[in-house]
Amino acid sequence: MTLTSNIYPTRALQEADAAHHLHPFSEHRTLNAEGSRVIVAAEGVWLTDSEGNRIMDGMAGLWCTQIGHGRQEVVEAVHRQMQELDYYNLFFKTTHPPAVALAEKLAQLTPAQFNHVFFVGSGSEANDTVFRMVRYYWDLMGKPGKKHIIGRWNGYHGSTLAGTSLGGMKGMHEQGDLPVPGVSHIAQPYWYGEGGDMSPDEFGIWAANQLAEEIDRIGEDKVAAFIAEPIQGAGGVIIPPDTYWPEVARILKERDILFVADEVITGFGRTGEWFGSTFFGLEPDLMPIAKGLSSGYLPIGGVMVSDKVADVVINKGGEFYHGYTYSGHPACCAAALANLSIMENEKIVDRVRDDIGPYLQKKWIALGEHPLVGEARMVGLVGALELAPSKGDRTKKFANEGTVGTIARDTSFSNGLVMRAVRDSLILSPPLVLSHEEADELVRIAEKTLDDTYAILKRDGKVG
Ligand code: PXG
Repeated sequence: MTLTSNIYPTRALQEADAAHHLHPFSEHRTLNAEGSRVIVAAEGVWLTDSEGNRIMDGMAGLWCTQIGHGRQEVVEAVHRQMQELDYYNLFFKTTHPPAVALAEKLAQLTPAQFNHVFFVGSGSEANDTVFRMVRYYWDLMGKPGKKHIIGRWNGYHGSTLAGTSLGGMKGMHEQGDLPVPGVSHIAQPYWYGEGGDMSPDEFGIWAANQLAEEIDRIGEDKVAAFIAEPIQGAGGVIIPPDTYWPEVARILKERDILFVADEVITGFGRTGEWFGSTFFGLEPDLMPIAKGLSSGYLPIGGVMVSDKVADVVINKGGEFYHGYTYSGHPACCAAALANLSIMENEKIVDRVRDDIGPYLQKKWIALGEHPLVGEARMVGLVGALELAPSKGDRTKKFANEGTVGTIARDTSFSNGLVMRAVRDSLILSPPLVLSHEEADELVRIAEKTLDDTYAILKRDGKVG
């Protein structure tokens, strides 16, 4: 890390933070004792903290900053929009130009079946909208019995009541007796962790068949929808075996239930296609989006609604009693439009597919040779390194799951690269504008992090 100038009162900020701020997903006693990291500026793929350290943002913020930080075109577009129309809502037969322009742009960029969007403020709100819309749809179709939604264990769909319920994070469910009634979960397609003796292809078929079994168990006449991320992000970058999605698609085609592909992470170029659904050849009926839609510059999300569902909602329905004050906020729409125009003009998605994606993948997969790595995987610019105590044996796990992942994550941060830890794996999802030189630097730090972590574990007798 390069030390520049320390112009921020780090300690005072940490003390005030500890005194007054409850953080998302943080254990406050440790956080407050250690003092939170204070990020004060960002440019491209680089963050600067209050001590003047430069750190590479290997997570694109929280999986969202596709175009990198600090793009003035976005700042200026928001500024212009705020001067013209700071805020107005979209309720009760009203609209405004940035919402119209963004809706039109999204209809053009998303797969052909999508020609309508419902705007929301976040991925969680998108999935709350999904929860209500699929139930409303089946009411309008004259099948009010179809209310049950199937998700997957270890899926992530947000942190509101519906998001937490649709997601399959057991720790989140335990806090407050969730999921809500009418939701159940099936196994995830996580071959490395749960594939047992099966080959990846066999396991993919097995995991897909869990869906057929669950639909049959509940009864097709009671199931409204199946929701899944094309690649599980927060669950640990779980890229399904090749056999999984075609089999799921086959199962869904035979049954009359809606398919929701949660594209909050996989959307907007992360896989080298505009959407993960295109990457895997999926045909969802609804598609929640957020994050990369505005590269995180301002909060905005949406639910892409297919013609099949939109036709029913528009032509059979009356008023759908649903919406948020900030649905399609003009400044957020302006940020999203500026972000998408940068992505289109600079051909960022093609670049992930044809250039920086393959370039980083090759080096990342080579990290799989490291003695600490059980598996290295990556699609587009999203990847994971499974850390393992015993190379070549997927059944051997570290004691106290998560401890080694946390050591590696903290080591990476000290070495100058933000990665995320999930269980005992390291997760990477950098800005899509990463240059070749930055990719080299990223891999150099990741390798040093593996070496340093291995040395710590060796010292403590935790590896061979
Ligand atoms: N769906 C998916 C697939 C997500 O990844 C959401 C919905 C919810 O979006 P909002 O905007 O409400 O946060 C997400 C969010 C992590 C992490 O550490 C992941 C997310 C959010 C925060 C942290 O992996 N994903």
